Amino acid sequence: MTFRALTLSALLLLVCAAPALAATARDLSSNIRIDGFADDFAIDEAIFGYNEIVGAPEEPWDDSKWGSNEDLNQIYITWDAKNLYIAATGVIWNNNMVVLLDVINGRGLESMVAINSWRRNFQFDTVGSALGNGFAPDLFGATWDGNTQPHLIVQLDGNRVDDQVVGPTFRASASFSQGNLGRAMEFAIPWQSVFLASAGLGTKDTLMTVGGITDTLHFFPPGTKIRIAGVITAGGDGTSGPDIAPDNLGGTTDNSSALVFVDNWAIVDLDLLDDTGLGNGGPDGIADWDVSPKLRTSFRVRPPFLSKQFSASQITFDRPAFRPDAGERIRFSFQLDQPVNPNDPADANRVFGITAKIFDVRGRLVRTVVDPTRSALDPTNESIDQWDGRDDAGQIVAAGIYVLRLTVTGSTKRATRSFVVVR
Ligand SMILES: [Ca+2]
Ligand SMILES: [Ca+2]
Ligand SMILES: [Ca+2]
Ligand SMILES: [Ca+2]
Repeated sequence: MTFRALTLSALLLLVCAAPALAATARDLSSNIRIDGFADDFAIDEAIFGYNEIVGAPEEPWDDSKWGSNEDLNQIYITWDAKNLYIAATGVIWNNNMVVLLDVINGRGLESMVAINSWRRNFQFDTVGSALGNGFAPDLFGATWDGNTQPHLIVQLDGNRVDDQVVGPTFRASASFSQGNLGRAMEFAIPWQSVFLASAGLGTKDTLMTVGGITDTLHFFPPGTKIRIAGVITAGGDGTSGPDIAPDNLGGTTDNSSALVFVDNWAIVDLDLLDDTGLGNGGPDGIADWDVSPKLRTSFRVRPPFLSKQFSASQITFDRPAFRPDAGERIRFSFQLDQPVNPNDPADANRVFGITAKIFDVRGRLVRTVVDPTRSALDPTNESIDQWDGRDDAGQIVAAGIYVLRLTVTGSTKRATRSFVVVR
């Protein structure tokens, strides 16, 4: 054999071998070992690659507010006919790692703030989730430093979750150990569990023959996309954390008791192809075999980008005083403290929540109005940014000086300004 022929056959081998390592398949059970180490996942199964436009990795190992010992480095995803496989790598010295999955449109958690297990200070941008545009996680995998058996937490309804341990409904393993590098948590989640069998949903299972193999196949809503975000969090109830993957438009916090608003996520197209012949050439409700998960992955906003935590400033009123008895209202507006550019895709997707509180001159709270999501490009909302002079019980308040205080969700800065109620 000549040198040239050898090189050519070696090349051919490489070309043939590379996709086989990274592609989804009918059966990946011999490729993926759920052992807490993600070295069995290939580069084509990594959600985060290199952003050549920005010239930086999509998810760095050193972007955590608490440093590289509390950082989510990478999330891997692949699948076969039986399972969804997920791995997440990083370091969580004395802390927790959570990978959130939104699999069904129009249901899912609005936040983790009041759930009955794994209560954490993360809220999700669910706007548009019925149409598949928002992020309302239906389930999440979670572990803590030193734990070898991650949990799978499934939303049943509202704030009720089922905190599941390794068993028939899923397999998982984790190896995080203080500052050691190269550790991960890994999940093999049967499709029945991915699509929420424990919440009364699940897949439609059919014994059928495809490609000469007779097997039970698990059908989910055709064309499903999975939305994914991973977070690092402290261990206590009511805490949040310093790193999110993908990057968060509103950023994270170095204060573990502050609320973090999760407003960016990866989107993985599971089902574009007709694997079974039941999809008339299109999506058939089976996660596609022989495709690269990497090529199926996109982001709401591609990372990396600079996060912006907004705060409100410069409150103005349409009048210095008003008479609620005469049916008058006082209208207010404010500015965000950081400029936004409508041509920047990150800025165009930035949202913020605003809370308006009105206090009387003795500092008693009389009225609270919350608007959880508002576009940073259009920060005022005339129909909400006003007050009719009534307290939270609906009674017109006494005449006197009142103070409006505006707080943007996640910000520690407040804008205040006083005005007068006349009766
Ligand atoms: Ca492994
Ligand atoms: Ca990171
Ligand atoms: Ca990050
Ligand atoms: Ca398919």
